[in-house]
Amino acid sequence: MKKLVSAVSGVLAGFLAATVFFADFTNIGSQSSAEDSTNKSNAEKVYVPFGKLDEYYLFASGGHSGQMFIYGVPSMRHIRTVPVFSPDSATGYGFDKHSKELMGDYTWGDLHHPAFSETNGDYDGKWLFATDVGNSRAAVMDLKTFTTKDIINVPNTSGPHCAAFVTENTEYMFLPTRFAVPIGREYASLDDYSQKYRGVMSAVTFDEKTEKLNIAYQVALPPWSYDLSDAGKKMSKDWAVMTTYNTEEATTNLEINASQADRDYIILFNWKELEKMVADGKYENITGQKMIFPEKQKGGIYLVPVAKSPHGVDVTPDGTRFIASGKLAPSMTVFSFEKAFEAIKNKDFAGDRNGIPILKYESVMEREVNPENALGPLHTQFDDKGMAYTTMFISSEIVKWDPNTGETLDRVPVQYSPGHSVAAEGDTVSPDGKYIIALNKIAKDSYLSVGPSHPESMQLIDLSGDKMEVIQSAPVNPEPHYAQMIKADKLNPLKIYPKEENRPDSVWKQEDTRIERKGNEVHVYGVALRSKFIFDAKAERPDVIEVNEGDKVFIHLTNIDLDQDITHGFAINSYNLNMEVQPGQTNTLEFVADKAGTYPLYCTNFCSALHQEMTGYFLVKPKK
Ligand code: CUK
Ligand code: CUA
Repeated sequence: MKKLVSAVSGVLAGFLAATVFFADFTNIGSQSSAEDSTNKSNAEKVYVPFGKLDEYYLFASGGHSGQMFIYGVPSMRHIRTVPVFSPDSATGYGFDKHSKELMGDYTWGDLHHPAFSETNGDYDGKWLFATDVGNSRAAVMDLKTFTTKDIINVPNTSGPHCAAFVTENTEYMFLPTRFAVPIGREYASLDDYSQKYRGVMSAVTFDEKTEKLNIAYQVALPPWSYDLSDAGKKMSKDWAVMTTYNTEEATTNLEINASQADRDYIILFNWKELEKMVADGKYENITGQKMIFPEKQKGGIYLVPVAKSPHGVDVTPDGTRFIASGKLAPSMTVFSFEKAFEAIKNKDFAGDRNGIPILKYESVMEREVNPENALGPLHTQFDDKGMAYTTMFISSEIVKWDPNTGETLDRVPVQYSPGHSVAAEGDTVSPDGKYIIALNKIAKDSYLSVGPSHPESMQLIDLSGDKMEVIQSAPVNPEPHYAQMIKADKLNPLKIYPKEENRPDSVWKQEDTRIERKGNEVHVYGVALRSKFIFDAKAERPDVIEVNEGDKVFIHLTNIDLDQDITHGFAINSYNLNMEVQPGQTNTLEFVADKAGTYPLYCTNFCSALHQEMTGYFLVKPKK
């Protein structure tokens, strides 16, 4: 134990001085990347000729851009940006009625960990979930249309960073929080932190039919920070694990004060048991949510001591082990689910904290793995043979090692400071091997300079040979905290929005277009087609909308060009309004015409040779 403490404080010093480490690694890094770029066989490995498509989709989280970035692998070509938690004028997201309602009053988000929906522990290619640390929300994206379908605000929580990871059949995604606050967020002095503040975990479900997210229940955890989680698999499928830091319950200067204790905890919980508690009414109603208080309702939640301030925790593909990464301790700790279950059965506890039993470290730990000079382990991914790949933030590398023996198998330097990495189908019960991508926080010298701040970098690593090899590098906007990589043939995106869908505001024939007035509400049922807008086919000027100042205006627009990739835009000049209608899609703008005057309207998406002619007028008659 003594030895661990001194090793840990040595690393802490190194972590705090991480910038000094960069300086050393810069030189080594740029040499090797120069060599890679001239290596022809690597170029061939990532070259996807015109007419051929990439083998994988990569969905990289956009961090505080609030967006999701879609790439192809192995080319590492950026294909699309999908707005989730922030407005996007390219698609009109945050302007049209549906997305405006989803966004509510928020105009930014901090999207951390994307997670695909799963069936039997395998990505099923249907949905992608993500959370917003910035404004405490969760979202779901539809992989048929690559659009955000639902966003929920998660009450009683502050910053669901420790998410989202789904259970084997997408029964739940769990959202534990990074920040502790008093439940309901009412004012409470920080002197009362330990008594009044809580970290809250939310169990969120998704209904495929209604396409809605829902909070099933919440758990009032101790006022600690929850960093990352993972769901169990196979033998551990009813369980999930999450890391904690600041179990010191420090309320200031966390850099130092949250790193005092020698140990923090992995929280191990059985969601089937929590589900049963809720079914049995063992919860309290708190601000409309079913809240479980572990100090009152015993069972289902346990603490496993771990070397201080762990960052990631990852369940092995076979579901037998969970691996915590040290962050401040230079080691990966391998724990056994089987041992944990045994200890729980025998009530082999070493006291409790906040009423939650603590399992003995020695009873659950299988081995501590300390690759020589590898510093700052953060997150672990797996290949098809069950081998582990851990990112080393401080020593800027990925270390491949064997969870069965702890043996280091290979190491590859990356530029620089990787946070997560993502392996092909990496979070499933059967990863593909083949590729892993380092998601690097620092891209220094990797690309043409764009000023003092650079993009993040993603480095594609080939796993097919004996040695890991960096074969491609691509810039990415802030900030891929995590990504998911899925076989491209698992996705089946729509070619056009189906006409037969029951959408009350759609108009499919030009002669059915109309403008209806109800009091001071004006409803426009219009169509967009190459190369005109028709709002009312019977009118003298079918492409003009005229309203009175102060009217509430609804513009329902259907793109009746049922032709793949023929998207139209709809913007009202100087009215701060824009939306997109994809082929076969109906979209609505809802706004108050509060500015009188003459406003041209036009199509924003270049759709035909006569795209420039695709215009009209929005006329607002002034009040007398
Ligand atoms: S965190 Cu570990 S590096 Cu948000 Cu998953 Cu970023
Ligand atoms: Cu329609 Cu440009």
